[in-house]
Amino acid sequence: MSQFSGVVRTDWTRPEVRALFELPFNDLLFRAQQVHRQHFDANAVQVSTLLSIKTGACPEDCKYCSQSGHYDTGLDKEKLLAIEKVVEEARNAREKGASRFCMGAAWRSPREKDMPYVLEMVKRVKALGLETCMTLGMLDGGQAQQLAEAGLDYYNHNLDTSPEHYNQIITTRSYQDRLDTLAHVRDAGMKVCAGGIVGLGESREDRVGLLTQLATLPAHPDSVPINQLVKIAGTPLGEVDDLDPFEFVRTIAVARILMPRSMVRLSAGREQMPESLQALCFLAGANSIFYGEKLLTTANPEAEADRRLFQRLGIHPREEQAVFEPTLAAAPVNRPASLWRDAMATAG
Ligand code: SAM
Ligand code: DTB
Ligand code: SF4
Repeated sequence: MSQFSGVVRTDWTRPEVRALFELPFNDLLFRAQQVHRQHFDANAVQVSTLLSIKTGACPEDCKYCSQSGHYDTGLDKEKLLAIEKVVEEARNAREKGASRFCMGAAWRSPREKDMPYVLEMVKRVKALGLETCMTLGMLDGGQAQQLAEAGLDYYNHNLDTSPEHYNQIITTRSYQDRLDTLAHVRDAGMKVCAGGIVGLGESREDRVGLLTQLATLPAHPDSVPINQLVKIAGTPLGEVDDLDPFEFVRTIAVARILMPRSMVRLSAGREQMPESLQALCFLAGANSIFYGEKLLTTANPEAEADRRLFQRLGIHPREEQAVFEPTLAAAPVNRPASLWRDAMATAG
């Protein structure tokens, strides 16, 4: 069986992954596109919106992060948002066309007293007809179970880099801690969103290691966010050298080939990328983005700019589910994709 056939394998080896990275760029993109088309509509891109529900003062020391309490990044800290505020933001995101709402908290892990609030957020956002995703740091088995029972669809928990590079980026937890949380999320039956960051000053071998780890988990993550480092002044990685942009595209392409059925998200870093580079990422098999002007603490492209980009590329938002407001049972709410089409029809 050809390694490019699109068959789902969880036994990838580092030499195989390295060999993919070493292909001529055009061959790599062609193969990624072939795999992509076996499993997806190559012109459909899923759109998620992010909200930081608790910002800053994080006890972890992730060297890339604006929210770590270990560095002075000038960030305004915020306590856990009120449930009503989160629901209002989710409704806005839905009205602008997002199909998934991702809530992130700057926690090492949620405290027991936080759980009732986050569980209620899941239920209320889900009731808007949105898919729900959370990223709250490490979970134990019981917390994962509670989130699953509340109806959380996805849990995001990134491996970020290779196992051997990890302790140069984060020292307050281990790679095994991350793998343990991912196992709890899987065991609780939630969909797994796990990916990493590119541009941390890592070597290509670290990118090989990260993708090999993700592609040899017991099951591939349903969603694989590939973030380009957003450099944050005041963090140890605030002035790291830029990575060759083609290496970022290669990382997307290799992720697509290794995990043919997963959604590969062109995640943080789009604001700093030219649109031509984003288009190459879609060609390499990225089929999901964060949509809306803000990621967690940093800027994302304007929604209108993304609508225009989709229009220029002939891309349409992937429709995942009908959107109904249960409290208005008989009245269907506009489907996000139709909103995009309306906007795209008038976009210049
Ligand atoms: N505190 C939780 C955790 O780390 O698991 C959840 C929030 S954390 C901000 C979510 C992810 O955002 C991180 O795992 C990392 O991959 C990504 N991220 C954070 N800061 C970033 C930056 N400056 N550039 C790119 N990605 C970043
Ligand atoms: C992911 O992989 N990227 C998102 C989401 N999961 C939570 C976060 C990106 C954060 C970028 C930096 C910031 O805005 O603070
Ligand atoms: Fe905290 Fe998450 Fe930022 Fe690390 S990435 S400092 S755990 S918010």
